[in-house]
Amino acid sequence: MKQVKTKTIRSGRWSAETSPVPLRPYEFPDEFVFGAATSAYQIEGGIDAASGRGRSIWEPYFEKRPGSDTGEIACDHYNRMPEDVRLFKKMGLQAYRFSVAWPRVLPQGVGAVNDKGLDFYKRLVDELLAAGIEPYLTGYHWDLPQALEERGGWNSRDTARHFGDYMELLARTLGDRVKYWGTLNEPAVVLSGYTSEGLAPGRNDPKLWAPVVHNLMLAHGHGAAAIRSVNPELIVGCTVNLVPIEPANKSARHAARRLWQRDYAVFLDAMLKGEYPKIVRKEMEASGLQILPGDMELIGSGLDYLGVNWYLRLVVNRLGRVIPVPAAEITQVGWEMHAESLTSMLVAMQEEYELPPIFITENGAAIDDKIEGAWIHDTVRMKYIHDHLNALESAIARGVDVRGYFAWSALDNLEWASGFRMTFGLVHVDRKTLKRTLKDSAYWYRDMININQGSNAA
Ligand code: IFM
Repeated sequence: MKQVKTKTIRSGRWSAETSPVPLRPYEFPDEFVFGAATSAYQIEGGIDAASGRGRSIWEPYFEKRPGSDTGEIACDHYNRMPEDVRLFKKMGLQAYRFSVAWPRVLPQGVGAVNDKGLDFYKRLVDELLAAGIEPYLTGYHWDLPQALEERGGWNSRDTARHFGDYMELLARTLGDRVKYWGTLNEPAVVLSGYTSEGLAPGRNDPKLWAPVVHNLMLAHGHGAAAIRSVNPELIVGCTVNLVPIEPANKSARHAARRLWQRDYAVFLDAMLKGEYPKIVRKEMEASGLQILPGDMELIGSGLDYLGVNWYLRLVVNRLGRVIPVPAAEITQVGWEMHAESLTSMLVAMQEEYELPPIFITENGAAIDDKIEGAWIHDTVRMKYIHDHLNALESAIARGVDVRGYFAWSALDNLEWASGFRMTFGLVHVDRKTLKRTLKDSAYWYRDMININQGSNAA
């Protein structure tokens, strides 16, 4: 495996004429949108007392790990939001996917509302709409209010109910201007914060697997129902991260299928079929989890779209162990870049489920950018995005209904416990001055959008 680095193949400003990665129209449906995504804790900062935001599970998590990068300032988006929206317009984004920080709006997770927090998101949505950028809102991107964690967090059914109330508040406040709603971001990763240590709250208790899966799915169900109760016209989905598990050979097929079922189909089946895969159901029963009458109907009540976050594939042996792929090209994070697997995964899902329209709600690469004065060269990222758009084009040609693509991420940001070292952004954020600089990939993305749909660029 080798980490692919951007070589400075040319100096100075990126230009369409000399672009190392082709710019071309893709065969996408007319309504296809191109956007970029972020999440609240990774970019906002603004967590001081003056903001009125309550504590999230990330504050205690980082307090126990002194010396870590944290979201205390992040990209200071909380204070620089209008400047950032101007930048998004300059990049020609047609859509912007962001998340609302639950503890900013409801500092205790329930009860008293922090008006300042709610007002921040009202202003964000207004700025986006004024810039001609469609907002795509996610309700939960991993920043649970600490007060709810202390009452059980996602190990408690009550958290799912509270999530419904929180989504109702958001829908009542923003539902007149935000059309596209997402409940959760990546339940599989939220779950890992309970069964292992790498993410908050870092409970590291494998026994929490079954209840947390089910409570997250219930939260999606309550959230979707709450949004629809405010306005049935709103478009409601949920975003899952999917990592195709590919067998190294025939004898690994069973293990690969099992892992996919337990880690990913668990959420797809629940939301798209209203049931858990058999092996998951067995594990849940063995754990003593109670699935109450009505739960699966609520969870499976229908998605207007499925959000898919896609970064890599994994290859496993017959024991289900991940094995290295010889000559694989990997990113800073060690993830293999293998866009063809995105096509095959989507086509396989199309055969297995009655799929709603799909949005790729995140896709991108963390790479070492080459900074050359005012210019930031990131050819690998540009190529990564181009390869994945090619992969989507192939999936669409094979009948998959894909409606949009959001690059991860709009800005370099806090990659959770890995800190600021991992850079995924189309826009560089200087860690000392917080100055934003468009990378080559941002210019390429802008021109690509322009060629494909007519740009929204300033
Ligand atoms: O940064 C994360 C994001 O918060 C969720 N999806 C994957 C990204 C890259 O790891």
